[in-house]
Amino acid sequence: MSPTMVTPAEGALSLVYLPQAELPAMAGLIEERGLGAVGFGADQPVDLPRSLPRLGIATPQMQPAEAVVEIWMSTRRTSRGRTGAIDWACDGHHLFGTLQTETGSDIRSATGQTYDSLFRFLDRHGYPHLVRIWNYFPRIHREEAGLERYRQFNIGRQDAFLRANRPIAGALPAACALGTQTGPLTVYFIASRTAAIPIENPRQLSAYLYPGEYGPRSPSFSRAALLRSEGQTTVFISGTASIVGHESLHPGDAAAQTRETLANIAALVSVLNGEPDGAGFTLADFRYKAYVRPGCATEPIQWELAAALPAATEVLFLQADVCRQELLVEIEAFGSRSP
Ligand code: 3EB
Repeated sequence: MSPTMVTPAEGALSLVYLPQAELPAMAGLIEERGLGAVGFGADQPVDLPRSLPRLGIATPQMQPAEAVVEIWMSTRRTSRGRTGAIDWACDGHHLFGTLQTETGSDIRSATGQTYDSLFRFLDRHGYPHLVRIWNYFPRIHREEAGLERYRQFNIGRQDAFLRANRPIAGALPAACALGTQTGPLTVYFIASRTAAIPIENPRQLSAYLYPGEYGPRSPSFSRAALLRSEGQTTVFISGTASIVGHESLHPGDAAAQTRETLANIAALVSVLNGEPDGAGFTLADFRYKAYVRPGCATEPIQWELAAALPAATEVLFLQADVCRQELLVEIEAFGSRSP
């Protein structure tokens, strides 16, 4: 039987990037099986079913020229709702959700509140496993109470994991954390009824073990998360940068940082293929999103990616502040394979 003939009982996850202009033609399908939609600009994407969780994130799109919307789909009918400040949609196996919190001048409290409500919601809703979370907030390098906001964010996040009795090492979600031009703390996430396998990178110290020079509390994320369901293996690669061990390499050199990042991603892919029943992922099985620091040209990054990735690989370039000042680029990816 061809894989396209199989509708997995649990619902399979897919990701598409659609030009804004093509949304109306897809409205029926999205109405039935959509999980969520993300646009890149402060405004929410338009022309989407009203019940679908959706966000606009103030990370302007740099490439391709035509604005796209990131749409998460299931192979099954999805149900949707709003619980407190969380908009969500689920398919019986995966839950997609969005949540925004004003940060004012206290990102640490805003982060704590955000993760407290997120964890409470996930436990009550029966999707306890946080698999992947995207974190965005403005003024990421500004100091608040004598500490950079990204480092305050890490305190607020770790405290919430502790309050929820969740581990702060090992079984952590895949994640990214980027600075936006404006807006509230904006998170979106994918949770699951079953646990994902956390993957670490042999070239990098686990972020949850970073030493104190990067802040009083370590970042609570794993390098990748591998989620198996009946009909599908999905992989979420966290934001990945030019870090080896715990040190940033190639300051000021976007091309070299991109090559180092690709080496990190390649190392992760070989680790995940070494898992029991390794799914045989190649770099061609992923969709990539590259975050580029404002003022940094995309061309050298594009050239390095074109040299390393198969010709048809699509990469979405967004402008954002990567969480260490010397880092110019960070790349994340999503991939899925069916047996
Ligand atoms: C790094 O490897 C680069 O704080 O959630 C990447 C992915 C980074 C996630 C996070 C930070 C986060 O440390 C930065």
